Amino acid sequence: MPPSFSDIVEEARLSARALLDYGDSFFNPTVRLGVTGLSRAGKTVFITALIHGLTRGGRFPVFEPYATGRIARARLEPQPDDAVPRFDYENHVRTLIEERRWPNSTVDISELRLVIDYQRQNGADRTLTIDIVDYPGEWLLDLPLLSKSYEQWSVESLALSCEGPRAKLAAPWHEHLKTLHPEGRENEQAALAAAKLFTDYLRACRDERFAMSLLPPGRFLMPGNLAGSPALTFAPLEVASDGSAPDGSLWAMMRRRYEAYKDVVVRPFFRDHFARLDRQIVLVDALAAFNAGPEALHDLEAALSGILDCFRIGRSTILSSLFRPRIDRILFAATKADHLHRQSHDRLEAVLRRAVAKAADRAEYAGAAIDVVALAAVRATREAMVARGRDKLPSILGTPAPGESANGEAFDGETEVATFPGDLPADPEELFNGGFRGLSSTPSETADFRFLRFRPPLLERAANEEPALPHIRLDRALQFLIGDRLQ
Ligand SMILES: Nc1nc2c(ncn2[C@@H]2O[C@H](COP(=O)(O)OP(=O)(O)OP(=O)(O)O)[C@@H](O)[C@H]2O)c(=O)[nH]1
Ligand SMILES: [Mg+2]
Repeated sequence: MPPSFSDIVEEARLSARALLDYGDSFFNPTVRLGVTGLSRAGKTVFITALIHGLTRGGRFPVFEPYATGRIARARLEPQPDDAVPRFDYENHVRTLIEERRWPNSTVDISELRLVIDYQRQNGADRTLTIDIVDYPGEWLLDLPLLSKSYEQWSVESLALSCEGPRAKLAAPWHEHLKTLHPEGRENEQAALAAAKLFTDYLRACRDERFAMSLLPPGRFLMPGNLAGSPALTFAPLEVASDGSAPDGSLWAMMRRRYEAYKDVVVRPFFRDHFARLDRQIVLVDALAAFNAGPEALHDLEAALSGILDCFRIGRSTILSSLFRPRIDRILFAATKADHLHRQSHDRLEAVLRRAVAKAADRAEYAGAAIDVVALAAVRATREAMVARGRDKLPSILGTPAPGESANGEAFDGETEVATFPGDLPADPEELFNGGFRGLSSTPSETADFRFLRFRPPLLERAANEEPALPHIRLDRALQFLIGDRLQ
């Protein structure tokens, strides 16, 4: 298919932007680091801990330029992109450290500029600017829509909604769908009702723990200032994937709005944010998926291959890649590893590595370097061997948030409790084929850690010294993401 006029305009905009960025980074070496993950994956906590550690003397033995003392100083500078909200670092740090609460959920993109003064390995003094961009993974999963027609998207979304546990959640929407005639006259009320039921279904999938991913259009669940606009008022119809819509029909109306969604939401995100990233970390709450069972794990795997697909789309944009190579390193990180005992951290990494490898095969991905890590950006627990009868079990200690847990235990928010989190299987395959029955199944008298939300740690304040936030493997993530740019 020859490129359409709007494709050409889009390419011109992309390359103009790339040229601007190129000019900037020529005089002022810059890395744009994307931080993404589905809702609640741990993006805000990760960025806050990373900046706090670099600017306030964190402990990062595996982050080579830092550990060897070549980093003289790291500081925040004004956020450079006028149209993007600033990442609210100061507030998040206050919440985490002073109030010992986790920061509130964030729904929009945000950005922050960190500047590092360092000494090269050859002794020369240099400065590296890191622009950190926090954006919802749901937006990323929208990118494949760019190469899909309304009809293809309808067929795929409908097929997916009939699979496994999703079918039940989609039932009310399916009922309504039966009453619609795609080729009948366009009808605003029908479109409104369909969009509402379809959105309810997407929301139910997200809220049910077993179906946590793969839900474009992402903005249906986080509409922001577009709530109620036509670009968000459409839904799949039962149409043939190669069919064409009669003029004036409901089908044509839905299709027009689907295209509007791509124009108003997806393309600007691609152009203004995604296409400008150099490095990417994808945070994954893998523990939640393990606990929800193999269904959720396969869902997660499919989401990972969807994500890898997005990076492939990113790289195949011809003109913009003339000026600099785009994302050349991608790190997949399983977050909240502090819910497991040290013995299981390598196993957690192994499972994620397995899921990413499968996804990479499926996405036929070649290009950027990919790595995998299990981390806790902020470690909320300590480890201890706790006697249980005649055994000593490797346990974790932490302070559960005040309130009542799902199984009825009351917590005051001050007292530490010990739990035995259970081990992950040594063979990752067990998780994929359903042989694994969830963590923390033994011993029965312990609180089920899945429902425990530990408070952020209490920091010991030595005289005149900034307290450092404890973490697990955050330094390894840093080494992979930016270590090579600080040589
Ligand atoms: N124990 C522990 N819990 C964490 C850690 N990181 C995140 N969490 C938990 O996960 C929740 C979500 O973390 P956020 O950083 O807000 O996640 P997010 O991806 O920014 O979420 P949204 O803004 O809702 O998209 C927090 O409220 C914590 O309960 C961690 O390193 N350790
Ligand atoms: Mg957030």
